[in-house]
Amino acid sequence: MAIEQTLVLIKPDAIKKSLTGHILTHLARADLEIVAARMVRVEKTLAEEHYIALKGQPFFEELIDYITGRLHACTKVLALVYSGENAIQKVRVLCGATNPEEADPTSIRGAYGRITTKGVFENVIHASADPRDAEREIKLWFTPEDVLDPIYPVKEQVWNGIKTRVWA
Ligand code: IDP
Ligand code: MG
Repeated sequence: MAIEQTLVLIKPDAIKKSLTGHILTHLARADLEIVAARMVRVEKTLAEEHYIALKGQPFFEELIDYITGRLHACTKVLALVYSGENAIQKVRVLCGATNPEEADPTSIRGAYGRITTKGVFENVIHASADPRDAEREIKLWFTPEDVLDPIYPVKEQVWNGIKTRVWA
């Protein structure tokens, strides 16, 4: 099976509750490699682009407030790329269902997530759903310079005499 890469976001609720270490320990069960990691202050434009497929959903505005950290007064997420065989599916299984109340209690979302009385799914982690999403999301959150051994094509760009590597 081919190597896959998948985007993981440790969401602001998890950062605020100091759950990062627990979640990374849980993800270690997937036996994958971390090939990129970055603390990101999530601007509204990035949040809206990331969740573009959900635009029009009744919970969209709240979702943007959640991922940008407005709900938790914690405006940062930890973005990671995990790499390995079947990485996308392996990470999704460890995360559990989107709705933390329906997630297997031993999954990350089952153990650490909650639904607020306002109906926000505070589910502590994002993981790419399929290969198309993974490619789109990794390219959105990272440059090729940030990713060790990127699996998507890269080209060199010269700007003001400085060479950088960008997604092809
Ligand atoms: P996923 O994160 O499991 O891939 P998506 O359907 O892509 O699920 O939704 C993205 C995020 O939007 C979820 O992780 C959750 O935070 C939020 N969300 C999805 N569905 C609902 C809902 O019905 N109510 C409130 N929030 C939701
Ligand atoms: Mg999704």
